Amino acid sequence: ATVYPQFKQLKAENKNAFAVLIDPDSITPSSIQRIAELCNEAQVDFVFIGGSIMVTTHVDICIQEFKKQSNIPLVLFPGSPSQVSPSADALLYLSLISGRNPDLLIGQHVISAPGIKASGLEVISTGYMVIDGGVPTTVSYMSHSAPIPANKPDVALCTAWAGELQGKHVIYMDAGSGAQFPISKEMIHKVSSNIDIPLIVGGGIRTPEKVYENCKAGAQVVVVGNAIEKDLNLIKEMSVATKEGIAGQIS
Ligand code: 1GP
Repeated sequence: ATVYPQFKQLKAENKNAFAVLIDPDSITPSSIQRIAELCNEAQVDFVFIGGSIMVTTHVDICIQEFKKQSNIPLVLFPGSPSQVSPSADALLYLSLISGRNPDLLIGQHVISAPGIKASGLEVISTGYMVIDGGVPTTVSYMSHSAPIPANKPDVALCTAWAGELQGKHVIYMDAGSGAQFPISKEMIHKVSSNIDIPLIVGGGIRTPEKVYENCKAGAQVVVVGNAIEKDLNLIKEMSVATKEGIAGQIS
């Protein structure tokens, strides 16, 4: 295992990391090379890949293209079992603990287990929590599950605790890709300060300031996808914000 020890170290040392999310549906092999170069320059800590629902073999091609350019750990964030690729470095084995759909709590896991066992991938058991981001997101629709209300940090904490008690290795709080409102610093702080496992936060983050705010609130890993697709300069600015803070603000 290489990725999870890094997550745990971040938590233990109160440090932060930046993850770029690549959606295989909205990327070409040539643009992935450019993104890989920019991630190298910006010293991005992790690259997450996946999150969409339609893709099958394309994930493998994206991973291979990326690995030609970069040694940054590639972590699968699968939208379905078909996105599990042995070429990645690790797999977020997501269980949608904010939802009440048994298929996404255990059903898909049974289907994907033989392939994952055979793959030799590092598996990171992940309590995945969708938080209301102001607009209906694909994950809410596809999962037939309501998100956790954005103004209910106590519900988020109880859900995260349940995940921790069940033995999940990390909690991933996600406002959903392209969320109108990212998760509040109050909710991040409430959850992070009360659990002993690392916390990943993503969904609707558009500025380096919000990346920094999430770090200060206690997120170990901050994930950004959409905003980076629109403006590649953000890779550097956001990666710096997780390590050095924002110019003019005391970190
Ligand atoms: C979505 O957390 C990720 O699952 C990232 O969301 O694309 O809105 O940055 P964005």
